[in-house]
Amino acid sequence: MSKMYELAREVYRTYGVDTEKALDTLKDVTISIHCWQGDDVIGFDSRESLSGGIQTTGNYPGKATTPEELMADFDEVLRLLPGKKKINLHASYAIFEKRAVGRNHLKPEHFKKWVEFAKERGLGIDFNPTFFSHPMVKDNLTLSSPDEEVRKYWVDHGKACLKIAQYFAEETGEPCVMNIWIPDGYKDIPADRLGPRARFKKSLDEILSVRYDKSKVYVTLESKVFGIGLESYTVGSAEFCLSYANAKHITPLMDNGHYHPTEMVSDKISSLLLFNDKIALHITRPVRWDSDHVVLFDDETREIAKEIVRNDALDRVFIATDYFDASINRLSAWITGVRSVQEALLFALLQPNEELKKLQNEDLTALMVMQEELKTAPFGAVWEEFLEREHVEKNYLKAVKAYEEKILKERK
Ligand code: RNT
Ligand code: ZN
Repeated sequence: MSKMYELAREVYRTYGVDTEKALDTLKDVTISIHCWQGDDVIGFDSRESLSGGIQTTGNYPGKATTPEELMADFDEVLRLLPGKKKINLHASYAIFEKRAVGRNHLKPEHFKKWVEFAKERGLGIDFNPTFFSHPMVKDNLTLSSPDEEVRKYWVDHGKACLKIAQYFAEETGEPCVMNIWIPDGYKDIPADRLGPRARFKKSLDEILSVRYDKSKVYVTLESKVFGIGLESYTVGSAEFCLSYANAKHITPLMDNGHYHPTEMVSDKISSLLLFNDKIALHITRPVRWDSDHVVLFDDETREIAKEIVRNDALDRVFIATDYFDASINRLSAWITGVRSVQEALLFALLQPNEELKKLQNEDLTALMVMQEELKTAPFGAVWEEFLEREHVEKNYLKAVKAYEEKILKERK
């Protein structure tokens, strides 16, 4: 135990905060880490470039292009991250050992290697059907397409994924969160806003008609405000997705890049907690739009974490990261983002939350003063203690640079 930590523990004690309890809680909070930071959301199942209104910018050398490379990079990231982790896969990361199949015919066997990878490391797996970067996306539409062949293809994909999600849960012994997000929308003003949403609804109903174990698989539905090239209309809007999730008793997912820039997900969490057993988050950093910058230890990330912690909802919120930066070392991007989420959670756990709630009802002046004071409390020493107890290096930059020299620079 460092001197710095001992002093910090005393400081927090004066606020009535037990740092030991905070550290103990944090080590069991699972963060679901998105695999797609490692290869700029490309995957292995098609040669298509990234579509669906999302974009990775940058051309930093050394990106993973094979399952082996992605797994090796992910391992290095895991080694440099404290706490409990899960891996979040997209269907496009299927590994075909013999014949490749279409996304409508995906089977558990195409993810066998991922299951082996996860089991060897004691990780759970979350999953996402991939409704983008594929020739069957027609006129930017998938589950809402008016073309029955297209719509059916993607319904079959969703059904196939549900079975794979159950296989993940059964193999790893950890529940699998299966998140549905579609890019469907129009660049310009549509004449019919109802039709596409009605078809999306029907498609979701069809996918969910597959029998699955609700204690093992949590289906989530992610809304969006707009995508690049799809600025005028988004089928899976916030109202659609939240209403559908509530009507069908699935779990709503909020990605904090998917709202207008002055709308804050931190303010939405409490409302959703009042009406849902579980909720899910994609934590990202939107800069002026859904840019998916690397998550930082910033105000909104901290505010999101506070909402989870002070509402006693750590076991009701599925926390996942979702961003992609190709302009810097991808492993560093991965680690910085995930650690930032964990730092924000620790920061939240170190707030005298009951005392602050009390002040909100009794003395708003004191509330402001105390909230400001807590910002400069010796948080860093507690975070470093956490890293030490988890046997994880503080200086990941050094490790990442060494990996870059040895491994990434050798890649073509
Ligand atoms: C896109 C959504 C979605 C994707 C991933 C790759 O705007 O945020 O979650 O980022 O599925
Ligand atoms: Zn997302």
